[in-house]
Amino acid sequence: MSASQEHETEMDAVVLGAGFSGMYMLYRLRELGLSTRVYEAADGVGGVWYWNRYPGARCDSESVYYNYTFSEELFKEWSWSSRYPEQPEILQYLNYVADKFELRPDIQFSTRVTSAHYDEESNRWKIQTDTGEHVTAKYFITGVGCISTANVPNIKGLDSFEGDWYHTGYWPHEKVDFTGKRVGVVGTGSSGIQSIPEIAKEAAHLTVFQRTPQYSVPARNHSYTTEFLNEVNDNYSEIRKQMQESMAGMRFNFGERSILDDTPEERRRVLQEGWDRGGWEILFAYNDLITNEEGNDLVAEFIREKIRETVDDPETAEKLTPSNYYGTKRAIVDTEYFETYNRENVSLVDVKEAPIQEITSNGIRTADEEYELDALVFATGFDGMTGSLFKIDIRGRENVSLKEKWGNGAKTKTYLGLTTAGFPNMFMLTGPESPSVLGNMPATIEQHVEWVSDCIEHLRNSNVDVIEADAKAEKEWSKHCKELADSTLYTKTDSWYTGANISGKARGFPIYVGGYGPYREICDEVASKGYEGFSLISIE
Ligand code: NA7
Repeated sequence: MSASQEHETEMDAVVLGAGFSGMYMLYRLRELGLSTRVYEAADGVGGVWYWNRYPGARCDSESVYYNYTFSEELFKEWSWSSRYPEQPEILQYLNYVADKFELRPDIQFSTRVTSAHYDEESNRWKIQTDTGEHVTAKYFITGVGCISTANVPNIKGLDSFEGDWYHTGYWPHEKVDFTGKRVGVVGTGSSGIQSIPEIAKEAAHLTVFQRTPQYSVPARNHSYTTEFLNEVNDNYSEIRKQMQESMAGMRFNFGERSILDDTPEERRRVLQEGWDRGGWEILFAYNDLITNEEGNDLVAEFIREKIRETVDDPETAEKLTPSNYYGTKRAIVDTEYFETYNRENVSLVDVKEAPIQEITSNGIRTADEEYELDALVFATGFDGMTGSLFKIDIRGRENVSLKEKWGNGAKTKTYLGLTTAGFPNMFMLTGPESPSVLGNMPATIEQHVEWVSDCIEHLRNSNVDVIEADAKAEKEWSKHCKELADSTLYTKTDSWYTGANISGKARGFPIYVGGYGPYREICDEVASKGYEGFSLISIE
């Protein structure tokens, strides 16, 4: 026995990540009486809400649904200030949850799991951390998030830049003061679109480097009234049920008709009302925006008109106007994003037209000119869906790694997005091929956590030692996911959903697009049929 093995700690379960998913998983496993340890790389809870502290960071699912619903007491005792609260308030909520349920003693902070190997002989996962710890666990559960591995583009010369640079997903804890500075922001996804208006208010000059223009609709954020919050609390059970049955884990659903069924006047009225109410209203107004090219373009054109109306300078407006589908890249809601380009201290550079060639000591040089900058912000997104799983050396039976099995992301193969054949007793919360990022994350997380903990309870009550997805069930699930995705416009769009944002990453579409409510029913049916599609093995 080696020295390291001598110090192996034995747990029933190891969970990765102390965000929404890891925290609730811990809560449920403890309720079952399992010894559980959560490993978290940060020094606090919160997951993406711990790291994404950039100016203007806020959620874009409405706060009263963007929270846990499993505890009625918790749901009712927490009051959100507004429809889309800022990051500090969400982090405060998650800290409140950690305190309320006394989760911290079972979370090991500032520790990153580097590898997890399934040992066939002992039927245990052997897990190692970057602090040199060795732990074994019967159940290995990942709650690493779908968009938590930052993508800093590999641009020549970054090391030579003499100013400070930041990535929105790893923002410093102390306030970054841009007052009087010439700031460059690279990227115009959700993080860029949320931070640009805030940085513009402070900077002497802000230059936005845009590769692809994005559709965005106004958030229309507003404070919540006591009456509204009371109404939400009074309808707790009904709201939880509505969320569970809905397509995206929200209180509302897609409209019931096709956009093509409406007359042009009716359509304009619906879209204008959606625009005025803000948030996801337009995206959910009809039932076929993501599948119907002609209908999608009608909405896209409506938003394009709004951009042209809002932005004073026609040339800038044109650069900001997208030509691709609406909603097939992650849809964005904003606060005064397009208006920001009417400020005198803001300019826009189209880096598709004049690509970034290098970062110099003074700033960014494109094919056209050099832009002098004192600070640089990369709002360049994440290696989504698989990036955080691939950072860990996860190996199943016969020492096969997850990355190898999944062909570097192009060939994700899962059963229900929760498990993958050859990796026994491993569960992925909001894993590839589950609805995850196409729904309201806390809702999709609750469903996964509850399914996994019910499953583990069943295994223990039935004296089952191993659960493993059957290759056939996995093949059918992945095929089903692919067929559904291919029937939409999602797969016809370059986005972080498909992996197109990461150079060299193999393309796929690892998300179940059939909707959260229907997905929940499928998972429940699998369980009710004695975990159909899984092998359940008892070891004498
Ligand atoms: P996103 O949505 O992936 O946006 C990243 C942006 O950065 C996007 O505009 C990219 O352009 C741009 N980008 C990426 N790499 C480069 C390079 N090398 N040069 C120029 N521009 C680049 O990430 P976010 O952080 O905004 O949002 C991620 C999710 O967090 C969001 O969807 C919500 O779910 C919350 P592209 O469009 O790829 O041409």
